Amino acid sequence: MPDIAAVKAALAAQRIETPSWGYGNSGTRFKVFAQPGVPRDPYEKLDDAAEVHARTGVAPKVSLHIPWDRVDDYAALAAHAKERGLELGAINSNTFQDDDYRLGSVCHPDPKVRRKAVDHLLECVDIMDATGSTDLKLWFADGTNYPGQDDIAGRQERLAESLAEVYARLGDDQRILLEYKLFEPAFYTTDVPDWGTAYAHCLKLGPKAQVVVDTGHHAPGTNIEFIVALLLREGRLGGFDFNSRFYADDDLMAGAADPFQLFRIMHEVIAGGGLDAAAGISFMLDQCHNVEAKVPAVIRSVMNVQEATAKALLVDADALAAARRSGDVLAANAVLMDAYATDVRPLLRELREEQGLDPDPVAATLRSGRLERVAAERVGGAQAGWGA
Ligand code: AOS
Ligand code: ZN
Ligand code: ZN
Repeated sequence: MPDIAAVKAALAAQRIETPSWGYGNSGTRFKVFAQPGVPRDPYEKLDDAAEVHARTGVAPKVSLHIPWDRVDDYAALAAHAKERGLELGAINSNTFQDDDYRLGSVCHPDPKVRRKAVDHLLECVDIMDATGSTDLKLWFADGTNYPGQDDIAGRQERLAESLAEVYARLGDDQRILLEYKLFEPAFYTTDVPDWGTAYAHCLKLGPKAQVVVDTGHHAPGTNIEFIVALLLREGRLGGFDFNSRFYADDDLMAGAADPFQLFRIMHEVIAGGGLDAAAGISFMLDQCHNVEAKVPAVIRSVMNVQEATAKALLVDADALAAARRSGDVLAANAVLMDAYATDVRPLLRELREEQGLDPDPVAATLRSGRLERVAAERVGGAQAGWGA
């Protein structure tokens, strides 16, 4: 049986990175619902992230998005983070919101537009230098809507050239995390639609390019944990954008739609040694909170990732190996299901108490009156960027 002290130590050491855009107003293309007290600038987004970290103890890193989090002085922003016990995480680029990008960015047929897109990516690396961030997270909205619209292979060539220029600019401790997404906003072809395309580009680029798995970016029924196991084995799993989906890229709270899938993913991560900090896997959230209170929702999501991780850590590896060796399919499956069926909430409550935290982080933030206080202080909060 797994050693509970070791399970607790692994849970205490896990780091979950929260997204700056999860703290701002967001919505769908139909409506952005403004909430009272949302941050007015990137500094206040960090203040909200600090509350999540203070309550959970495992969320010290915050992903930024450029230009949504553009500031004059990134070193000052990093210092603000540090004062609050945080550090700045992945820098997310944006090559999808300008009119110039109607036909794509790094895959655009016009070299002038490609130049603009690559310059933005290089600017993101400059920002990483200033903030101390090590990860450049790239998601491209590039694709086409109609057969014949553009040359599919030609677009891959342009993508490869653009990525190579950015890769060459990376410092020794910096890496590219390349994200894939099945479709949207393009509906016929997407230039990085799946893990295989992302992996092929990363392989060509070199060891500082890895794939990031956004759990919302697959066709229904895709076995995401298989992708995770394969990329991990190849040393090309850079991290996750955790969120939940019911239909497409829904960006709902991680672990809300399919906690069993999250458990299966974490089981493969642990089996492949990916929970060790040395593996360099980033456990990021990529979500928006359109109708629910944002800080409590981020806390809930962090807790959901912790619960899936705890259950996966409770898998009896010896019993599983024995069942597999003897070809006992039912016993092997039962080992996994037993771990999944375990109520790990008491264990996590105990761990938090040992760390001097409130055992119930959501109740603690609600009880603190912080939501009401920031609502009174912050007037005219900013939109996250999505739905803008
Ligand atoms: C878009 O669908 C991707 O999930 C991106 O990872 C992400 O939402 C974006 O980079 C936010 O800045
Ligand atoms: Zn994502
Ligand atoms: Zn997405």
